[in-house]
Amino acid sequence: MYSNSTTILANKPSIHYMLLLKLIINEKNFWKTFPTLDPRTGEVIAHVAEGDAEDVNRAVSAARKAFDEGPWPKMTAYERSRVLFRFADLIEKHNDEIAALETWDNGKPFEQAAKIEVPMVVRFFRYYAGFADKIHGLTVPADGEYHVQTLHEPIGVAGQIIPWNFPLLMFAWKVAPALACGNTIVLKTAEQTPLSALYAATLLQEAGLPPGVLNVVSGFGPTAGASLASHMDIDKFAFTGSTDTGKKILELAAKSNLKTVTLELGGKSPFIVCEDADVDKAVEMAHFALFFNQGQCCCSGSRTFVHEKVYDEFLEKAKARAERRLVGDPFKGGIEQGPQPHLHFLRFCILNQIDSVQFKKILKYIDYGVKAGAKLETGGERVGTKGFYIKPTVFSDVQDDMPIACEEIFGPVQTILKYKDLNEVIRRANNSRYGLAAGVFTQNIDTANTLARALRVGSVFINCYYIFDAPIPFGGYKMSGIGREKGIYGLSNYLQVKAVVTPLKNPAW
Ligand code: TXE
Repeated sequence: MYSNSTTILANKPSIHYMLLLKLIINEKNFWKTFPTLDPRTGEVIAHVAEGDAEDVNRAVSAARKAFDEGPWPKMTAYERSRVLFRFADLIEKHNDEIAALETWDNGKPFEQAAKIEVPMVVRFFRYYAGFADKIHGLTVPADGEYHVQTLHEPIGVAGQIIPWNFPLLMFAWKVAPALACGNTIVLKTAEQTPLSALYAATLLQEAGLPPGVLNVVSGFGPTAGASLASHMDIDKFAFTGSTDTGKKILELAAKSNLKTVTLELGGKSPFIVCEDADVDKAVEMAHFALFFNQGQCCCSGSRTFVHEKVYDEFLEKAKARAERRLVGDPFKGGIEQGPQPHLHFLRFCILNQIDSVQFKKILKYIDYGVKAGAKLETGGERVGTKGFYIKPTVFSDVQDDMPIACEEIFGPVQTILKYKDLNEVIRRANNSRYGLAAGVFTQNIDTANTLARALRVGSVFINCYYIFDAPIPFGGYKMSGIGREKGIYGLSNYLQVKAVVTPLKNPAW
């Protein structure tokens, strides 16, 4: 279906205009649709099957049957691992087509998708494929004459909801550990970016995944998403998205069957440039930490704290770097920033208008920044009139209580704040409802160690940012989430621990 070259995918979306992409539920097809759009132009790429509560029921039944009757959870772990390794090989083989789908649907630079994200997905599946046959319990030394062992069993049917900023990578973070542990899955993609997960699901079938084990439902949050979160037959739920929706998921889980929930939510992560930092390197890293992926990363370094001694030099260079950032068609080589993704409001709006919630949200925050008295150093507006591009924007003189310093903008807007000493910056960095990540830029090991321990966040990047290898755990403190994904920690989300107790001798009743 996607065997065309990247160029064709990029330049001739009309070829695919009438393409109807299926929900993949137990390998059967369902046909109610919604359009997914190219954020470069607002044109329709494809009509995608729209799942609703009834489809979610069907998907959950298929996953339940596949879990209860097998063969997936009952297969040898080695066989499961081989399916996942074969899938990783297939993703690697189709690297550029998948990257093109990501770029087309989401707007991210093709080079980023092809050279960083899809290879990370491959690595991720291989990492968890290797775990499948190394999951086992313990022998527990109990008091008395008992042999006590723990069994680590799959939880059952996992419900998963992913966002639009890294569609295939989020698919990998959710699906790989769940499958390695022997669970079955119903996954809902984001309505803005349904394409790559559907394609990946067909490759998983090709790799030998049995029917019903992975069911992908494309659809909207309040309908398909809420039905999944409140379903009585889902055993475990994993969500990545906004904090507000995360709260709703938790509530739906509590009101239905108390399914266990892990949440990976929003952030407002501090990036701290210390007085001894190499300013040129700090500027480049802070720029990367904020602007990567159009500024749409849950852990983007979106509060840039700069020590007063280096503040002026940093600001001048940060502004110049933002002005040099190459914004344009994400399929062109060398482009650093594409358009922000968006959604077709045909379903909700009689005017059939194309709108972009995310694009408008970013422009609204820029306006808030100006009105609150921050200094707009550069950017602050859209690029041209076609597509959803925003100029790389830098604000200085930002104060902690301004909306641009407290709330998640999720766009290419850098907010620079000045500080005087370490205790002050620790207090201010921690003064947030979020606690996802932090960046620290210093040449002093004592400062690095002090900050790493004092910051109340799930990840601290020292003199680097966005190091996301599969073995590194990820998750948030405070309202940035519950639980950890990735690495060995991510396995426990998909396992139940059962204690089995046997007397060493036959009891004399
Ligand atoms: O998020 P939502 P949106 C943040 C970011 C962004 C804001 C809004 O600040 O600007 O959230 O983005 C599904 N029941 N992040 O509106 O609503 C939805 O269909 C069940 C940070 O896209 O959280 C999609 O699949 N599901 C974030 C997913 O939730 C529901 C990444 C995410 O959508 C639902 C994305 C409901 N009632 C946005 N409502 C990160 N942590 O990386 C929506 N969904």
